This record gives sequence, structure tokens and C-alpha cells, in this order.
Amino acid sequence: MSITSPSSGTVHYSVEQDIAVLAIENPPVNALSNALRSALFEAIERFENDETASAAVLYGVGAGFIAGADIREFSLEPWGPTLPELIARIEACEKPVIAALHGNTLGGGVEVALASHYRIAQEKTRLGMPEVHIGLIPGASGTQRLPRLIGYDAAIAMITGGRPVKAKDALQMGLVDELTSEAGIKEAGIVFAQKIVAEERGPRRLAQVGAPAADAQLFDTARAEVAKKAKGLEAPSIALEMIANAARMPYDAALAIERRTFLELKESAQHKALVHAFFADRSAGRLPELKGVEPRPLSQVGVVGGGTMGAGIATALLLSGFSVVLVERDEAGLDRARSVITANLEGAVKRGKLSADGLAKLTGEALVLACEYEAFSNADLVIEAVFEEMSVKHDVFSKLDAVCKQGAILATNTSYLDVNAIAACTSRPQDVIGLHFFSPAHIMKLLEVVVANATAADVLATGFALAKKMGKVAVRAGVCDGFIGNRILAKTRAAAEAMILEGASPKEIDSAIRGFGFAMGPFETADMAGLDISWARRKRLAATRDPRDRQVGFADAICEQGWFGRKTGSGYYLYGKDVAKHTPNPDALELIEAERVEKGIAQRSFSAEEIVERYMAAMVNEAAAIISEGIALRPVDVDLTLLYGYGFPRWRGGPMHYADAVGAAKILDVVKQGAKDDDYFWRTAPLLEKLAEREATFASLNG
Ligand code: 3H9
Repeated sequence: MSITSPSSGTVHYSVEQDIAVLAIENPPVNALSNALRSALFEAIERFENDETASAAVLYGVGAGFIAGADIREFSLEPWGPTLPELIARIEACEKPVIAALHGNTLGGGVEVALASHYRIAQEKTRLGMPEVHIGLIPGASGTQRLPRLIGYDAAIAMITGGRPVKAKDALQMGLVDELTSEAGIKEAGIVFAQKIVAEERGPRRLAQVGAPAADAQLFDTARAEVAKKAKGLEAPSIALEMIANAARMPYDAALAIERRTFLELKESAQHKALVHAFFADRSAGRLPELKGVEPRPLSQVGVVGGGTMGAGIATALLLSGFSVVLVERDEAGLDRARSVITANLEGAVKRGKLSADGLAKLTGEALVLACEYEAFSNADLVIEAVFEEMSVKHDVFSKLDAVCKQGAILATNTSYLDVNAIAACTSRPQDVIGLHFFSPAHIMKLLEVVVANATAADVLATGFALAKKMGKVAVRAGVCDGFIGNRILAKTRAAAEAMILEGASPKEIDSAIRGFGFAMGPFETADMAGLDISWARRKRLAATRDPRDRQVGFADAICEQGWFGRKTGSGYYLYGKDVAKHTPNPDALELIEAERVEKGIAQRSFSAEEIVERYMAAMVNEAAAIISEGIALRPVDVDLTLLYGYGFPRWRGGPMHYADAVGAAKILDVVKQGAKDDDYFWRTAPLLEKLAEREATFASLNG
């Protein structure tokens, strides 16, 4: 068999005080690579034949035991023993095998621990079955051994939810036999193994334990709960059926089905998309221009403006350990800001993210509210979150320039405006950057870090360091109207509006986009955000708009009636206590119909598939232009933006991964089809054309 994998991993074998010590080493997380599985298999055989060792301890070198199968090798041809073979070999040992756990013990790592006869864990160990997060199920007996050890309810929660449990909970549920507070897990494992030998306790084999009985109701209830939580993910419900097999068929039969299903899922589109998203997360901050650049120190951060956004940003900063100075125009503004921040923090207390004492501290000494810009004199960074109007931004930045200390970073939270123009009204454009938060800022994970022409490298690095400290995903964006996310949003919304004029209804479009996996469709999202926001943008751009840029009239007409969406009780939909969700606003439909008639547009119906095809083609085409222009450095940055800021379904990996899965040529076809009717809107991005021609992928450009 050809060995093509870059596999690494080794097991160091020694005997200490009559105990065989198998030290598992495959940095950084001891993933079960081909090489590691082979080495562990060999080490187990050696232990079995080693007369000087009466028990074996397996432990992980480094920060954890084993973080599961090696995800990087999933797409390669496997060699050596499979994980099920290795696990069966461990369990078959005639002498006791003890898994000594610390740090991350995940997926296949838990399965190795379950095949071992005893388990001891350090107090900070996290044990979890996260396979569903990458579109898989446990593939080496986890769905069969785990319920035999901890019962159905706990096994269902761990396997279908994918969240790890703490060691003390693992002890309580019987997943581990003993906890240790010893710093050295190897030493604790040896002491535990000696105790097992001294007490003449032999191997315990979970495969030989009968499955617990299950009442008929248990799995039906679980099916309903898992389906509700899964939100489009296939793996959790499939994993549940595997666990149910434990109750309805013999061990070997259930094991064979688990393995077959695991291998099928390994080829699934959802698995590939979720693995793409996994590695996308880890590549977020890896930009060549950040290499070796030290961020500036940040301790006190200023916020200009205490509206929803400013108060949200202040909340997020406080929760991340910064001291915050917030400036508003007057006392009434400060009172409003304080009450929004307090309400946000109370929400964090309710969610268990903050203690009551913590709340008092954050609203006390950590937060200063003031009406004068002089309060920013010590701030290391000031984030402006005022009204989205260039003259207002100019005023704010001139004032900041006058009061802030040398080296302080001046950031704008603008969603659309030109950061170069904002920087130009200061004497220090090198210190100016865009930090585009998403609302609610203390909840949403995305931070677009917008780099203007003169922004210094260490200012960019500080933006990324800030995001990391705030637990956010930072994406570098260049300056253009809407940066990465809002520029794409504007384009897809325009594509959706055009379909409405041709005969689709807002509800049909929203339902198709929800069917694709978004939490909301474009029109319900617009209603939620407030239709006046995009109205203001349209008015701002009107003077410079290309005459070929077709605009629908109904979007403005709806706003002219004062229907701004949810906050006014009507927009594309109606809202109110007694109004059912997704009830169309009949008056808005009338305005749409009037425009169709006036423009004499032939009406036709759209299938959900066609709506999605057009919507996604507009998204991918615009993203390709954004990448070519350097607004996004890499396709993966577009994926991260849409995944973390715009509700793109993670199990589809992001728009660029979606495009790769569908194929650039197919997307190009849809763009060209659209261009027959509107060749300005559907201008083909040259990058899309190039990839289609070469049958290449966006992923190939990620570097
Ligand atoms: C499974 O086990 C299936 C079995 O049931 C059946 C099989 C038959 N493989 O996240 P970090 C890399 S499915 C390969 O930055 P942290 C990661 O890419 C698997 N590589 O650190 C990064 O590399 P780089 C079930 C992996 O401390 C580096 O390690 N297990 C793997 O924030 C550091 O990672 C999972 O799904 C892996 N499994 O978090 C666990 N894991 O530096 C997935 C990590 O080059 N992993 N890497 O970018 C995690 O959840 C987190 O990485 C972990 C550490 C919590 C372990």
C-alpha cells in the first residue's frame, strides 16, 4: 500500500516499578495519526509479551491525552491498524491497561480510554465526543461502549451535543474511575496501576457488558430534542440512531453499522464543509503582514457613543477585562448608555458568563462615563460608534486627534464609510483603523478589521490582538463601501429584490434561503435590522450611482410609508402580539405589485432551488471581485465573515467552500444567465471566470 500521508506520532515504551508506561507523543494534540496508531498497536503487543510489566499506563505527552482522530489525514489513504482494530487490541489485553488522562481527551481519545480497562483523570481534564461538530459520529465504538458505561441519557448528551464534560462530572457519571490532583499524570497513573495490581483486579471489558435497558419513550423524546437542536446538521440524529442500536441489537452488529456509517459520513458534503470551517477558524489570524509584528499594549479603551452599538461594544470590552471610558453628548445619553450596558451585563449573569460580584465591579470601577472628550486622554484605543454620517465622523476624529495621547489607536466602527477619508481628518492616519463590530456587539463573534492606506502594521496587529482577547474572530478587510460582509449583503439583497420584481414574493425568498440553512432570509433580516438603514445608504450612494445600476422602487416606497420593519410593526412582514410569524405585509405587497405593473415586467414563478442558485451566484461573484481587489486577502476570509457575521450555515463551510463544492463553472453559468437580462448587475468577476476555465477551486488560493 502506498504511504502518502505526512503521518507523525510515536509511543515511548518503558517499564517503571513493574508498570509499562506508554507515552503517546504526536504534537500538538496527540491526534491519532496512522503512524501513532501503528506505534500504539506495537507498544500494546510489546506490553502483552513483557514479563516485567504487570499493568500498562497510557498517557499523553504535552498538553493533553489524545484529541481524537487526525483530521488532517481523513482525506488520505489510511495505513496500519484502523482505530477499531487498535481499540479491540487494547481491550483484549490479558493484563490491565489504564488510561491516565489529562487535558483534552476527545473523540477517538475517549474511545481509546473506553477500550482501556480503567481510567484515571487529572482534575482539569476535558472529556468529549466532538465528532458531530465535524459532521461525523464516533467511529470506533464510542456509540456502543459509552452508553454501556454511563447510560443512555448521558451518552446521548455527550455524543449528539458534542460538548466536553469536566473531569468531576465525568467521575460522577462513571466515565472515569478516579480523579487526581497530582501535577504529573504519568506518576499518578503508575500509582493507580500499582493499586489495581495489588488488589488483583483484572481487565474490565466494556464490549462484554450488556447494554442497559431502555424504555420505549427514551429514544423518541431524544429524537425530537436532537432534531430541534441540530439546525440542519445531519450527524447528531444519525449518532442518536447508533446509540439506539445498542438497545436493539447485539454489540457486534451495532458496531458494524457504526463503522459503516462513520465511513459514509467521512465522504459527506457536511463533513467536508465542517472540516473546512474547522481549519478556517485556525487560519483566521495567520496573515503574512502580522508575522513578527508586536501589537501595541491595550489596557484602557474608550468608546464614543452610547447607543445600541456603542453600549454593546463597551459591554464586550468590559467582559473581556478592559477598563472602559464611554463618552456621550449629555447626561441623558450617559444614563441611556449605563442602563443598556447594565442590562447587557445582567444578561451575561443570567447566561452564567458573569457573577453578581463581577457585575458590580464592571459597572463600578471598570466603567467611566463622561461628557467630555478629555476623558480619553489615557486611552490606548478609542472606538467611535456614532451616527453613520461622514460629517459626524469627521467631527469626532478631529476631537479625538486633539485629546488622545501619542500612539493611541483611533478606530471607527463604521459599517460602510471610507476609512481613508476618516483617517485624513487626523494628523495621525497611521494610527487610524476600522473596527467593524456586529450587533449585538457583546454576542456576535465577527470583527472586521479594516485597513486604510496609511494604517501601521502594529495597529493592524493590535486589532487582531483585541479580537483574540474579546473571543472574536477577526477578518482583515480593505476599504470599500461595505467592506467584505456588507458589500456582499448589499449585492445578494439586490439579487433578491430583482427576483421579487420578476414574480417571487419576499416570503418565498426568505423561506428558500432558510431552507438553504441560513437562520433568516434577507427580507426578515432587513426588517429586523431596520429598513431605514439601507434606505439611508441608498440615498447616500444615489449621487454617484452608475446609471446602469437598476434600483427597485418598492424598497424606498415601503420606507416612505414609515414602515421600517420590526421596530415600527410593519415592513415586509407584520409584527405584533397577535400576528403570526412570517405574516406578509399586504400593503407592501401592493406596492411591489404596483411597480411590477408600472414597469411591465413579465411575471413568473421561482422554485426554491432557483432562488438559492441566483442568490448564491450573486454572493460568490461579488466575493470573487472582493478577493481580486484585495478587499479580502483570501477566500477563507470571506467564508469566516459570512459564517460569523451573517448566519451562513457552518455545515456548508462558507460561500467560497460552497462554490468549490458546486463548481465555479456552474456558478458562472448562473451569472451569465443573469447577464442576459442585466449585464451591469451580473458583471462576471474575472476571478470566477478564471477558476471556471481552469477547473480550479477558491481553496487553492488560500495559500
Ligand atoms: C474522531 O476522533 C473520530 C473517531 O471517533 C473515530 C475515528 C475512526 N487532528 O485548536 P488549536 C491541530 S474525529 C489534526 O489551535 P486549542 C489544529 O489544526 C476527531 N490536527 O488548539 C492546530 O494546528 P495548527 C475528534 C488537529 O488548544 C493545532 O492542532 N476530535 C486536531 O485551541 C492546535 O489546535 C476533534 O474534533 C485533530 N484532531 O484546541 C478535536 N485537533 O497549529 C478537534 C487539533 O497547525 N480539535 N489539531 O493550526 C479541537 O477541538 C481543538 O483543536 C483542541 C485544542 C480542543 C484539541
